[in-house]
Amino acid sequence: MTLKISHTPEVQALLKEAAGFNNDQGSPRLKQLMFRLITDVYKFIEELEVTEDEFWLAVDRLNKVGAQSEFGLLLPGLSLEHFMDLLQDAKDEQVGLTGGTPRTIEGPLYVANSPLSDGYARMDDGSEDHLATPLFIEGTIYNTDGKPVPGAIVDLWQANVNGTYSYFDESQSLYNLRRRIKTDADGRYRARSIIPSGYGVNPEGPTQECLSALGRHGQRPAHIHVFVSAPDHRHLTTQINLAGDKYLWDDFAYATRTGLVGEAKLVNDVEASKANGLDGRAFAELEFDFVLQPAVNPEAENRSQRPRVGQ
Ligand code: MBD
Ligand code: FE
Repeated sequence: MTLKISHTPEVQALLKEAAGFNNDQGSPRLKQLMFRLITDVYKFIEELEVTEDEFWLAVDRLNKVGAQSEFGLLLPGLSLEHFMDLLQDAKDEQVGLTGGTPRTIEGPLYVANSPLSDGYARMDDGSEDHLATPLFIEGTIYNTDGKPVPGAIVDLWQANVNGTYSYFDESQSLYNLRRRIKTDADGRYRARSIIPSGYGVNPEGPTQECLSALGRHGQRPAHIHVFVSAPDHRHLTTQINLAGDKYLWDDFAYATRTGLVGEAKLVNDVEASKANGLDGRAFAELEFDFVLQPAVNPEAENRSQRPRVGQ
């Protein structure tokens, strides 16, 4: 029989004391959040009859998740980052903020302040030239009236052929496969890159240990992340997920959404290859336009204040 004590006056008093309600220092908001969190953990423990062994195993695994900086990975794997998007979508709908390219999760692998150029950038450092399929990504940034947006910043980041990201994969060069491109007078951007491989969670880490215990994999389809921003427009965090990938609709982080699937079309044409500065070998082309909502206030132009590498 389930024993419940969390409603008793003694335990309620303990809860309030632990959440800082008996002092007038600290952060009122944190007290509010922590009060609720501890309340819910008390209830969780008693209602699910969490054993002492389960409790301390969880503490150990959470320590491991933190020690390996995997919280930013475990939480999307448990759908929480996607839930934040679903909630924002619902809030937007409630106030009539609709239209534009759908948002989707940022994930944990962004690095700020990548090289910035006008109109065009090559994103890869050439180190995988012998392995990778060159990929040209291009498109137009539009507003919701269908007009091009010149001077928008398209901030792209992606994995290499191993499915790993520069900075986090220390074997890659600084800012490899990370670039910011400012759209030209026609609102266009163009990048030379490579077709990325899908990402897989470290199979030895605590996130995969948890996913495996849930009977789940830790794979994402091949994808390209993007932030798009422009004066007077709402910041957009999204991704292009590549059609044809086995994990396109079986993403451990639930990031693929309708409207965010792009097709990298293979071009096997020596003349076209040479015209693109290649040596005649096949390459791929990915056309992807983004549509930005207007900014309803100045803060809407900026990305979230999430702590990130590179500031
Ligand atoms: C990624 O590359 C990613 O995009 C997400 C959401 C989580 C882990 C790795
Ligand atoms: Fe990613």
